[in-house]
Amino acid sequence: MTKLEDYLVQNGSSRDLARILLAIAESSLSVRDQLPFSTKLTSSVNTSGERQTEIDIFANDVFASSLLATGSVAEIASEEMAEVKKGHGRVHVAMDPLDGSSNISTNNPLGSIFGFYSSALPCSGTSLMGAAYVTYGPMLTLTFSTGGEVATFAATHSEGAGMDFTLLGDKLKIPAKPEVFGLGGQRKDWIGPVERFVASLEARGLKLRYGGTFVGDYNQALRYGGIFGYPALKNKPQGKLRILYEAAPMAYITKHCGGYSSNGHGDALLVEPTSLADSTPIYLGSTSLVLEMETLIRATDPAS
Ligand code: FDP
Repeated sequence: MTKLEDYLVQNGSSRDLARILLAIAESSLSVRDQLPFSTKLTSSVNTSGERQTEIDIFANDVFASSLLATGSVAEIASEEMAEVKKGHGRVHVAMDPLDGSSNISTNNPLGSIFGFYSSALPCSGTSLMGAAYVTYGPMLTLTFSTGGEVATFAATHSEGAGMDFTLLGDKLKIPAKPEVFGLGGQRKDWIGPVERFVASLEARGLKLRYGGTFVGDYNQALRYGGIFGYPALKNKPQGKLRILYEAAPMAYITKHCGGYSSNGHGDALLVEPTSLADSTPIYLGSTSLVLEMETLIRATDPAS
């Protein structure tokens, strides 16, 4: 069984990204262990104006300090921090340390998302040299690409006392034949083309899969083929998901497993944020389905 540290050498990941991914794997174990004990809301709010839970702050601090300790990080921007933290390395990291906070109290899947950029933040997804996400579900998994294939590792008990990350699947591909879809927000708020597109998916027999965590819902599209999106809303044309912390890293993973991601008008990796907190509509998954959605949106709003 291939371990994460061996895979990173075999697949030629840079030393910087290897160190960073090992730090993320190690820290995700601490976050998972702390989950039952730190679910309370605090009085502080994050950069999106949402109340932070104790575990949001814990996850942020654990990931930020272990990433800085690698010596490979130039800066870290986080959805949970007002200011970036500076390091002395080369990689610019943007992270959502705990994605899907509304799932904490219901014990449904949660995630952590990371983008590894070669340029100072904010910048578009074209500067990504890798991306990763952790899923805290029935299994604790780390899925990533450092420029080549997408692979998933699962935390497993090692022969000693500790935990290993063991290869669960490599060369991951999003199936071209779609089976599932999931879109955030409320149907009444979706822009017209999104509502019409979803109606056509239902007519084609695709199944709805929506649990309220980007990472968990994305895993459905990755495994079964289909589309996940947080669309442009009538009263929120830029949607909800953050470009740097969420949309671009997941678009990068999607590209490297043969899928496509769009903001409704073109490749989501080309979207240029002007601030750390900018959001974008995002649709990711099987290429033909996402392109179909994009075509419908563009036909309705050709000026954009
Ligand atoms: P949450 O607000 O619970 O943190 O990143 C934000 C996010 O979750 C995504 O994980 C999820 O896909 C989306 O928001 C859910 O939003 P809605 O409740 O509006 O559907």
